Amino acid sequence: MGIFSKIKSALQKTSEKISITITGKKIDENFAQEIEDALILVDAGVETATELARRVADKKFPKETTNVDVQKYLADEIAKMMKPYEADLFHQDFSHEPFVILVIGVNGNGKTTTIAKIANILKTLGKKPLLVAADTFRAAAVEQLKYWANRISVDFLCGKEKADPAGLVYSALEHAKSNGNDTVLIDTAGRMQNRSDLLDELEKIKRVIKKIDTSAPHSTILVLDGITGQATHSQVETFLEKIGIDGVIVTKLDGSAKAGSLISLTRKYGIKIFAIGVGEGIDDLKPFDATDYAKAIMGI
Ligand SMILES: Nc1nc2c(ncn2[C@@H]2O[C@H](COP(=O)(O)OP(=O)(O)OP(=O)(O)O)[C@@H](O)[C@H]2O)c(=O)[nH]1
Ligand SMILES: [Mg+2]
Repeated sequence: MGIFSKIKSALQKTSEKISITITGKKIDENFAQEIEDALILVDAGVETATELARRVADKKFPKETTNVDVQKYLADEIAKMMKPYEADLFHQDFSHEPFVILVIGVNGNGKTTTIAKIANILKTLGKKPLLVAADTFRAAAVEQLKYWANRISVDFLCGKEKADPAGLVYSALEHAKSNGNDTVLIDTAGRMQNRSDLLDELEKIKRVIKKIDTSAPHSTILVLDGITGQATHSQVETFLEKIGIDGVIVTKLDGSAKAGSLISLTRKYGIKIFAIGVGEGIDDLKPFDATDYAKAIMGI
């Protein structure tokens, strides 16, 4: 399946909810209200939904306007809004070695799976990634990352059970240098944004990374669960403030009817989207392309 068809099918639940029917209707205030409601339903955010509905109401559509015309118009507007937030994770300057990628986020959002997907792509780009299991308190978490590392044949490092995660990260960066790993992906324990002790631990990990290399982490990625929709906003706020993030990866869009939340996310926080998760498989991480995304949620 091509990338666009994959993204389109992943966003189907959302596009079905937005689906607008104008047959026999006038494009007037009522119709604009329908559009607004649909966009709010998929978590595009009230402000964005109102604004897009207004643009439709204000636009002078010709008499024979069809559903498709309105869908295309909205897709264009959404794409324009989101274009500045496209950020391909794999087209960064990787010249600094080892290039350190710190992956953070709330429990179950998809961090470990996403790391495997990223590492797999890095490998095909000729990189030699090292996966670091910094969730030392949960044996299953370590096993899960190890499984993926074996499965895609990349290097893996873990510490002793319940070892200090920051200490492990320190040795991992030393290890990467001696072992010739040009990229290091650090998997951290999932933490709720209201658990300040765990956030402190994350801060400590970041401090330790900086001790070894002041320019690192070169990419701090917050992984968000696409099913949660706009409820992820409080997560973004906390991690932005406490840890700092370079961009997000939104996972599970394949099961989400709230994929419109990406619009409010970018508009509200001006945050870049590095990639999107569209399935559980190793190949199910796709670049975020504003045009494809907008077309897909509008069902084009
Ligand atoms: N459908 C779908 N499932 C996903 C996607 N990404 C991750 N998952 C699934 O979500 C579940 C949780 O993923 P993990 O990678 O274990 O999440 P995590 O953030 O590492 O979880 P913790 O380590 O417990 O904090 C797993 O069953 C994954 O297969 C995605 O893009 N689509
Ligand atoms: Mg995990």
